[in-house]
Order: sequence, then structure tokens, then C-alpha cells
Amino acid sequence: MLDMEPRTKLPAAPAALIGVLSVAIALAAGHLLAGFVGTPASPYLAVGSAAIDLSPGWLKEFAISSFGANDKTVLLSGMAMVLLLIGIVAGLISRRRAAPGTVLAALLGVLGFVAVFSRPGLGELAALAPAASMLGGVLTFPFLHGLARSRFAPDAGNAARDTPAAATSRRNFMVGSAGVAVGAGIAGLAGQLLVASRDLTSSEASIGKLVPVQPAPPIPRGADFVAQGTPSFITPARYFYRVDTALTVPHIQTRDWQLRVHGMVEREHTYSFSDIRNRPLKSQVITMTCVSNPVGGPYISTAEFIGIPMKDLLLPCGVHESADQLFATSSDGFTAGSPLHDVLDRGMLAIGMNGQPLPVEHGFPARIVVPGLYGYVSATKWVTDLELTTFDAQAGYWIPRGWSQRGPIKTESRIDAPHPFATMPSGKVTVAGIAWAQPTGVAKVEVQVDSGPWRAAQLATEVSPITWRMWRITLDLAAGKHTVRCRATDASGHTQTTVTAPPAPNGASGLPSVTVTTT
Ligand SMILES: Nc1nc2c(c(=O)[nH]1)N[C@H]1C(S)=C(S)[C@@H](COP(=O)(O)O)O[C@H]1N2
Ligand SMILES: [Mo]
Repeated sequence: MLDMEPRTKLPAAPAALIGVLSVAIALAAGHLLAGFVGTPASPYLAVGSAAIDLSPGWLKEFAISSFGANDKTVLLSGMAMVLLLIGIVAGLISRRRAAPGTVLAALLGVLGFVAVFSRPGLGELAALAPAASMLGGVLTFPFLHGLARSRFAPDAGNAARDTPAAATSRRNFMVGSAGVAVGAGIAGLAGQLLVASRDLTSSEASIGKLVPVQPAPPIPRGADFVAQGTPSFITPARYFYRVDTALTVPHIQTRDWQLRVHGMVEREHTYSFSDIRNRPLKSQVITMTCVSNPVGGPYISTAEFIGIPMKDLLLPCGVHESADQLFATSSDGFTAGSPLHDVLDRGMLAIGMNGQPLPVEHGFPARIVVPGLYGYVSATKWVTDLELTTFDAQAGYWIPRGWSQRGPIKTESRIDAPHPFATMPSGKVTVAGIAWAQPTGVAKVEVQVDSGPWRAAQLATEVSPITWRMWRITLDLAAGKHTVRCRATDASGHTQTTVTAPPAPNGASGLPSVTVTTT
């Protein structure tokens, strides 16, 4: 019957508008439901997380090196642009009939389901969020399309423009679109508020101040050269570098947290948070380093971590002789495998950092830190599962993405002052920086100006072999342009390599250099 009528062709702008509004309501409805059933169930965030997991290693490395900790914001904004475009396209391919746009909305809905089901640790209720998105899109598009069709029907135009019926259809379309827009805004905002309100303030407060029974010795005077431009020896938690694949950080209450130890052990065991909290805590100053750190880069920081030695958790379970890998899984599905030998020797399950419970971004309520190994093969945040296994049997998150299965930290150094391309008066110029060689320790740092001789820099007081070491040297520079290089030698006598390598597959190398002009 309807098909017999002449079809109205919607003008492009309102057609695009109804597409965009339908996408908006779909996203908002899903996000709102996710506020109840769990943040990662938000289809928008789930698609983003899936995109992170599926994107190739080079792309992630590019994102980390170009956007740093803002990489997630860039991803989410990019997705918003793409969705805006999809909405416009959905509208434009549906100027005569609602079917194409409705089908596109349904396809997006399916994508939402697939993405949400690819997220680990979500219960069945999580399906409500993509279901709300799907319904929102699939119902709203034909609804608005119907309103628009009567609004732009040929007889609603010209001659009959001022009939009451035409006025009604104009109003209906306006009220309908405005209603959807406002509804999407409210649902999206409410979802965001719910997501943000699942905060851990009370859970963190219930931990109380973390006072180690075996504290690390205090940081001696002269351990850094802040006045000359090095970082402070201890990195305040808010400045501590952050690298992870989590689009939204997992919010785990301590009462819900469990750590299961299984695999090649005599006895499986599951620890609760109070099992850990009530043990005699130890603190250790550790410098963490990311394998993605380029030469001269910022992904290195130091904190006093508080927790208990990994061996105290693992050995009571009766670890089999033939296990050689500790395979740790995070609540968000990230995995990292470390050589068991290193874990038993010096690994730590940390529940605190610089006197406070771990910040959520750094793994609340518990993470692993193994001095001497890059984070991607050791420093699992939000850790919930420890499997004793072998390197032949399992490979962590980054390994199939092109990174080495073993990730010992390379002996490296960095120049912090002067800044590259700085201009300064000729004469005395102080150069300062950091060097690291965990767990061996830094024995020497040398500096070279242009093609001159290598000269030993003054080392700051050593704190421990598992932390960075600051250095400085005052040079006498004649007027002109100079390139200053540095190199570290570790306590085993190994000098950092001059061979330039990119971060993948096992850490960047090459001598750091800074070019300055003296006048
Ligand atoms: N759950 C989880 N843990 C993780 C990661 C991750 O992506 N997810 N990234 C690792 C990497 S690559 C590094 S370098 C360190 C960074 O720890 P930070 O963010 O506390 O500095 O965490 C490691 N632990
Ligand atoms: Mo990393």
C-alpha cells in the first residue's frame, strides 16, 4: 500500500541529521547501561579497546611515541569522527527509504556486541549495553525517518505549506529530533557519571597508610642533580610515566580482588587482598623502564614500591622444577611472561607506591614489578592470575605483536640538560642526565663533545643497582655549534652500544646526543 505512494526524497541535511542522531542515541544508550553493568561493556569503549588489541605493533608504537599518555584520547576522538561520518552516510544513503540506514544501524549494533564479547571479565549482563545500543539505533532511525518523510512530503511543501497538517509535521520532526538529541545527551552524561562514580576512594581509604616493616633505606643526599636539570630521584606518582593498553582503567575493589596461583605447582592457591595486606610489608626503590622508550625518551621513572617478595607467594605453592616462566594476567586481559628465575630473585607484588596505595592508573590494588625487566614482560598492573608455565607453552600480550619474549633492560643513558638546540654563552656549561642498567648498576658515565675525547662525568650517590643514577659534568665550550653525547658503562664492565636500534623488538639503543650553540 505505502509502496504505491510516490516516495519523498529527503533533503541531504535533514537526512544526514537523522543518521547522526541515531548513532548518538545508540552510543549514549549503550554507555548508560554500561554505567550499571560495567564500564568495559560500553560499546563505544569496547570497540576502542578491541581496536587497541587488534592494531599492529608499529601503530601502537607510533601512538605511544607521538601522543604518549594522550594516545587514548586521540583514539576516542578519532572514533567519534568516524562514527559521525557513518551517521552522515547512513542518512545520505536513506534519503528515500529508511531501510539502508536501519540496516547500517543494525550492523553497527552487531559490531558493538562482538566488541563487548571480546572483552575479558564481563558477565552475561554486559550484553544489555550493546543491546540497548542496537535497539536505540534500529528504532530511532526509522522513527525519525518517518517524521522527516511527512515533514518533507511534496504536499507538505509549497502550496499546502500553511495547512495545519504541514505545521504539525514540521513541529513533529523538530520536536522528535530535538528530543532524540536531548535524550542522547542526558543518557550519555548519566552513563559517564555512573562510570566515573564507581571510584575506589573508599576501597583505597580502607587500606590505610602503608607502613613497611622492612623499609628501603632513605634516599641519601646527593642522589640526584635536580639543580642541574635531572629528574628528582623519586618520581611523584602523578608524574610517573604511564603505558598500558587499557582504554579505561580497571576499577577493582580490594574486597573483590583475588590472586590465583596455578599451573606447574603442587598446590594451587588463591590470595585475597587482606592475605597480602596483613603480611609484613617491604619497600624497595625501583626504576621502571618501558621497552617503547626511544633514545632520550621519557618512559622511565622511579618509585618506592611497597609490597611483598614474589617468592613468598610462589614458593609455598610448590613450584615445579621445570617451570621457567611466570605468566601473569591482568583483570583487563593483558598478559606478561617473565623468566621465573628473575621473578623469584627480585620480583615484587606491589600494593603501594611512595607511601600510598597504588594509584588506579598504576595497577590498584596490586601489580608486579621485576627490577631489570622492561614493563611489557613483567610489570602487570591489576594482576589477578599467576600461572607457572614454560616459555614454550605461552607467550604474553606483546609477543605475537612483534616484541621479544625476553625483555632485559638495556644499559642506557639520557642527557637532560642542556635542552636540544639550546643557545648559551660560551665557557662553562654543565651537562647533566641519567643512566640506568638495572639490575647490574651503573659504574661510569662518559661525555664526549663533537669528536673529542670521552670524559668521565661525576656520578651522583648510588642508591642501588636496581635504580637509575644521575650524573653531571661541567664542560668548557668555545663559541660555536657543539654536539654532546653520553654513554653509560654498567657494573659488569659493559658499555652501552653505539648501534642504533628502534624500540621494537627489544628496546631502543644508540648514543643520546644534544646539539647546542654557544655564543
Ligand atoms: N594490565 C596491564 N599491565 C601493564 C601494561 C598493560 O598494558 N596492561 N603495560 C606494561 C608496560 S608496557 C609497562 S612499561 C608498565 C608501565 O607501568 P606504569 O604505567 O605504572 O608506568 O606496565 C606494564 N603493565
Ligand atoms: Mo612498556
